[in-house]
Amino acid sequence: MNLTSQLIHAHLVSGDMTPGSEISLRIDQTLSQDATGTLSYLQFEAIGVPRVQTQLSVSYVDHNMLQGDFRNADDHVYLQDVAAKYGLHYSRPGNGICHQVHLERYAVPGTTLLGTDSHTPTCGGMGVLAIGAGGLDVALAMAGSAYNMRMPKVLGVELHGRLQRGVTAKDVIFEVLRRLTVKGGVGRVLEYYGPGVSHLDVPERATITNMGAELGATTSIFPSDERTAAYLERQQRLDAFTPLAAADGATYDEHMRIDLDTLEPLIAQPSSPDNICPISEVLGIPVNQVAVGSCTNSSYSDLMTIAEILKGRTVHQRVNLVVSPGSRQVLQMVARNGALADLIAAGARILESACGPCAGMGQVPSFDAVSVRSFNRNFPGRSGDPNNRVYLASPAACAAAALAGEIADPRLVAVEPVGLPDAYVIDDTGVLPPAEDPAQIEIRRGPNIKPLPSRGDLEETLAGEVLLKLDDNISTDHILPAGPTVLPLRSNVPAIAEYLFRYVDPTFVERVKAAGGGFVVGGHNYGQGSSREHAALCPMFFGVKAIIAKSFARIHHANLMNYAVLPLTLVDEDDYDRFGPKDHLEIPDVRQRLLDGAEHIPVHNRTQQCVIETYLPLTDRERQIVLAGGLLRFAGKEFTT
Ligand code: MIC
Ligand code: SF4
Repeated sequence: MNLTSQLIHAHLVSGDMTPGSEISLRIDQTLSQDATGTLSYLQFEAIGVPRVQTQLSVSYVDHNMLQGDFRNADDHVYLQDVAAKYGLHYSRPGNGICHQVHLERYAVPGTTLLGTDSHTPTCGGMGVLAIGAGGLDVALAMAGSAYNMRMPKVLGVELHGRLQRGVTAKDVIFEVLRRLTVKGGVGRVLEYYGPGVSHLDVPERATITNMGAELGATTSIFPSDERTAAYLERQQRLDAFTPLAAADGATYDEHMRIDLDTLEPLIAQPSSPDNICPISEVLGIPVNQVAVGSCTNSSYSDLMTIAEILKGRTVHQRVNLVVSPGSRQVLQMVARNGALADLIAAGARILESACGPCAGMGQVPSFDAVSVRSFNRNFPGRSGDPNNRVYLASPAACAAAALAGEIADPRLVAVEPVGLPDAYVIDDTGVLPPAEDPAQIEIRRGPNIKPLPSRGDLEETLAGEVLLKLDDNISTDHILPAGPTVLPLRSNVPAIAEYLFRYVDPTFVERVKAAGGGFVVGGHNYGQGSSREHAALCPMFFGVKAIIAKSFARIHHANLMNYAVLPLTLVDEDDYDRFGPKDHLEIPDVRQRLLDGAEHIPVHNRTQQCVIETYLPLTDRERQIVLAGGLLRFAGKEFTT
């Protein structure tokens, strides 16, 4: 077996491991972050289990760090109390980005990890089967339920050779994105193997598995080998090490080969992570902002790389350089060894250890500016302004751009690759353990934390008009943006729902309210990107009954199902053209059809007078979830009986 199949097999609760079949997996660890965590814990509380059932669950605060008023801080207080009471570890604001800290301090090779964030696969860099999911799925995993998903295909990525100076792990994942595109990973796990793997350290592997999320992949994984042991030893966690690899002669459903020594520095142009070209094709474009950080590239090695390049030099006067260390560990280390002073002297603006500008939380560039970022997503508007042009690049390429004031070849400034330090600074005081006496903990809930809305049972017939017709690759950032105005509303669904499709069509909310619901039509890969379940919950809140699309991204598809907003896939994608704005649609007898086990759901377009076939393949469990009006109502029955 390949490594992915070994880990799935070891955690299989039920199901058969044929690609596409439903499987249930035992979850060993969970993680959450504050922007998705409050909903997840409200759901966990609603389930009513007194203590998390996992081996380890960690609640991180890293996204909603701008405290313009009481609301984000209130969420943090709620999360701290919930963690103390229900047996979670709580990573305080300032301790770092969930994926970076989890890799450093908690990830254990060979385990399963489910996280309320799409970049949870980061820990796949250490041989963890790490999967991103909606908050409700994670709440159920914390309550002890298995996680249900479709058995993915395993795509073996065989690495040969080693990277040349100035070419980095970021360029490896860019190469994969160039070949596969943002929808090429859907239904797949990317498993890296081959002789080239041994030349990559854990933080480099984690950059690659992190950005596998941009392929839409279920997850990505590396073996656990001597490099993993070296990393864990330096984190004083060698006891967590187990060697893991694909068996000799293991097979893969699909295969790809990358020769690391032939790669050159690449860059993702605006406004999609798969809009990749060699940096050499865009040299000289003036740059206004450079941002280094995010869960993709904020490790100690990443920060040391830019510090060494910038040492003794000054950032170009056109450029604002902002740097967010991935964790308090990273920040303490660069502070102690002087690299922080080098960065400051070069003109960098140092931000706290958090997601920061990656989630649009501050540092919005000037109007029409070019920003080069070491991040993972450059969807329109994600920087906080739809007019910005955001390029994604390696930390070395960011440093080169910061010095030159324009996109520049990192090979001209590249330093010796920065490997692992002899030892990491170990200080876990930023993480609070669960309370010893949970009964004493009163959970404080700020006034902005509102109860979760729910819908009733699925109706007999669904009817309404087409409210919006969208193109391919609509991301959850399009559906429900992030940023400082919207993120404080993550615990208040009625309030955040006002931002639904705000930058796509500012009239949407007014129209959906007036119509009392309706339908949205999408192209391929609808709902790519983040795991935010608000992008499913808010349409449900306004009465949207179904999304009809050519295809869906995995996490968003699951989230829609969890809130009983039907994700209907067009049987014939050319039928997309048979929907016009405001067309009146009807899906008669949908309940009965689902009860009868039908997989095809005809949509009657009363305006165009035609019937369009859609596909909704459901397992028995999914059918019951949808009929019950969503997973929480379904699980409520499961946990109370
Ligand atoms: C993101 O990178 O888009 C986020 C913000 O981390 C999201 C989670 C969220 O929306 O809270 C993700 O990747 O899942
Ligand atoms: Fe945070 Fe950005 Fe990573 Fe999302 S992608 S978890 S916002 S650093």
